[in-house]
Amino acid sequence: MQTPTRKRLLEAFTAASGEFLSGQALADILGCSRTAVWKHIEELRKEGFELEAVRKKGYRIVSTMDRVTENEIRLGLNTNLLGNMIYYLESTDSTQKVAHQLSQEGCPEGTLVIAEEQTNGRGRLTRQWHSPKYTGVWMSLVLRPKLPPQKAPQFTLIAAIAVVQAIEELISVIPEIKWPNDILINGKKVTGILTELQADSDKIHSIIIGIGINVNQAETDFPDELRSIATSLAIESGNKLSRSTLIQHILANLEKYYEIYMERGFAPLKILWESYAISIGKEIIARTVTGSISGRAIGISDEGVLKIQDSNGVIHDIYSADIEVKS
Ligand code: BT5
Repeated sequence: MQTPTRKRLLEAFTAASGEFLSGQALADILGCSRTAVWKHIEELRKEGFELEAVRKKGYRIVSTMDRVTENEIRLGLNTNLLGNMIYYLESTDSTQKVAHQLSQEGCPEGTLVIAEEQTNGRGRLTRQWHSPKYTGVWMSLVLRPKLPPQKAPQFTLIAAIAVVQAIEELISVIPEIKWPNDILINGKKVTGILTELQADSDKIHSIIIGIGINVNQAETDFPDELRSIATSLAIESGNKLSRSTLIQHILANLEKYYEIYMERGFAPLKILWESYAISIGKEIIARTVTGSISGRAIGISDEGVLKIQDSNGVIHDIYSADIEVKS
């Protein structure tokens, strides 16, 4: 985690949007001497930022490395809550595990855990999430909404909207959501979301939203068993993408939708979610831990539960499943 001064320095450069900031202006903003400003600038340079210094004009950041360090994410981040604390890890087993631990220790709402690589990334149930170094976004966010635990599945859906829109804001592809937690492009999985809870029977203590996005992998970077079902944003768009920029967009979108949700509930977001969903109106098979149900996906409830109508007209509520779209 950074010092408050470093955080303010990056916020000042973010607000300057690529314009120069004079040494004196920075000293005033940070409440320190110009020599201290210079030391901070040198620290950023050591970390790999390219900073231009021009006499009488001051400093500006001209380029960054393609890393997802706290500084990289902070530079360009326009949120009040999400990412207020950022824990960056070069390598970890699972950002979910770290976020659970931080949450138990009382970390503030909005804490983000981000890693360049996960050695034991988790999917739902006991599945693995392939998370190679420097190519994807592997992150977990801690939220603390004052809600009953039954509301938690909605957060997977809200996170999916935030990710889909962030992707659309940055590249020209059409991402689609497959209920409940997959984002696909051209039928292949580009993102998985894992929402976990720390809660009593009637109250959420924290929701940990894990988001895994394949960003810059080439096809050959995927193991054989994933190659036919997984894709990355780079494969789909033909260009590499800045992961920290993508994270900034996701956090800004999610913060916006989280606010809407807490003020007005899930209904306005449900309509948005359905507009991105591939399964709605289609014949599907839902495979749950207790068996399979086939039928037409007719929508989701206000709680985010999937509704399937079978051939006898009976409507089934599906709380968790893997979905196969037949037509
Ligand atoms: C998910 O589970 O899709 C949730 C994935 C959440 C990953 C994030 S990364 C940050 C945070 N920290 C963690 O440890 N986890 C979260 P599920 O729907 O169960 O899908 C898992 C299945 O997706 C696997 O069984 C594979 O078939 C497939 N898969 C694994 N890695 C993949 C990848 N990188 N891209 C696409 N598909 C993958």
